[in-house]
Amino acid sequence: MKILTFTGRTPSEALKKAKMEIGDEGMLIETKEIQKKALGREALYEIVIGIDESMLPVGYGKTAKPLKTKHSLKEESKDILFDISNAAKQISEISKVTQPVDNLYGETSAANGFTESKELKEIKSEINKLTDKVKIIQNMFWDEKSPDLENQIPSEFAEIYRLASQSGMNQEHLHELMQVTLEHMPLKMRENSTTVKRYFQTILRKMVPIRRENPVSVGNKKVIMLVGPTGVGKTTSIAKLAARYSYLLEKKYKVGLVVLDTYRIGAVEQLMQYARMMKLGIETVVDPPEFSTALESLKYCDYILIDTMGSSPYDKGKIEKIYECLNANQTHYSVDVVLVMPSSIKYDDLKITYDNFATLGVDTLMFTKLDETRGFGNIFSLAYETKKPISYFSVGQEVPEDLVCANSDFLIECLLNGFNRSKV
Ligand SMILES: Nc1nc2c(ncn2[C@@H]2O[C@H](COP(=O)(O)OP(=O)(O)OP(=O)(O)O)[C@@H](O)[C@H]2O)c(=O)[nH]1
Ligand SMILES: [Mg+2]
Repeated sequence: MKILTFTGRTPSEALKKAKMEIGDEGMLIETKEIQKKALGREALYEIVIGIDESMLPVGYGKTAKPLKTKHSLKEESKDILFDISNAAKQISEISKVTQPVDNLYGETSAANGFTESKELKEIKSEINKLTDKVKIIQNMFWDEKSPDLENQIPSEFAEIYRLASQSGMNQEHLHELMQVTLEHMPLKMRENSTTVKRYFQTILRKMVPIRRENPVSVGNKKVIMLVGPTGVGKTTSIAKLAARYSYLLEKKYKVGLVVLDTYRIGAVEQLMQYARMMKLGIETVVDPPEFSTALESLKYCDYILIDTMGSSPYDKGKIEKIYECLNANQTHYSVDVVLVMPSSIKYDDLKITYDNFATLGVDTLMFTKLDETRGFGNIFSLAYETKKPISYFSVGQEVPEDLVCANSDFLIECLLNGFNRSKV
């Protein structure tokens, strides 16, 4: 856009000059009285007109004086992409420019014979271009590695996109989630990032499989075996569960413990101590055939909790031994296998661990050490990928209190806002 000035003894004289020189296509931006009328001296007015260069008569350029202090808006917008604050300033400058037009002498520029709609359209399109550029810059900050999404995700989604991708969630799941959210979110909810976050939270909650704790009914029995890598918190979790069922719930259940020590490494001692403290029966299994005997001898219990020694996911031998025990089960009790994993390892490692223990017929997942991690997207992704429900979370070393029955609200709250002990 070219900015031109014209002078006259009255504003309409200046306007007439402008029309004669550049036609009707200009936009009246400003009118100034540059000299007051005095004795023997005419008043002098200056009007400022903006016009698209393509609308200027051919060869025009000698009579009207370009306004040097103002830059062409097109020129300024060229470099704006790399400077958000400048872009924001530019947007407000453009919107200011349009204001005096309608108020000049109490009449609109259209009434002055100028076609304002075309110019307004141009300004609007300038504003839109700049706004888009600001959005592109925001997108670039979200994730440089997601060019596909960059073009699709509106800026109100920036916060949840950042939170979810920083949470350690698997990239494919993240993209899938974004697609689902974009497709299904009602337009009304897109208005701001708070409603977007609330909607996203609801979708996440619906996507994570959870096994709610269902206390054992009269005459029935639950046999739960904890398996998993070394040092993840299996024995500590067995102690927490034993305490929960035997004296923390409203109904007090009879609890018995079994420990598999098939490698004869003395894994029994730690659990023995808990059993003594809580006065619980405990059985040790060294050879697979002893498994059934151990279960039978605890048949008076409502809950039988089985601790296993930790095995590296790559140690097929140890996992095989556990499998042999499960296979040697001659009783009519079915064993619920819970795979215990720390929340502090990344999704790919959780997946490898899961795949290696899957031969045992994993029923539910338990995640420990939630107090030691920041991202929870890895947990979400594993449950989502394997479709195995989460049964428990362990949130610290303290027995029995640092145990949380799985619920999706808690996990998604951790994922989007971080772990907060006060919300346990
Ligand atoms: N911070 C934190 N520490 C935990 C949690 N659960 C267990 N621990 C600690 O992790 C360590 C190992 O716990 P164990 O219960 O012995 O782990 P394990 O899986 O039985 O280990 P192995 O039998 O050797 O395979 C102990 O120091 C526990 O106190 C938890 O949720 N948070
Ligand atoms: Mg142990």
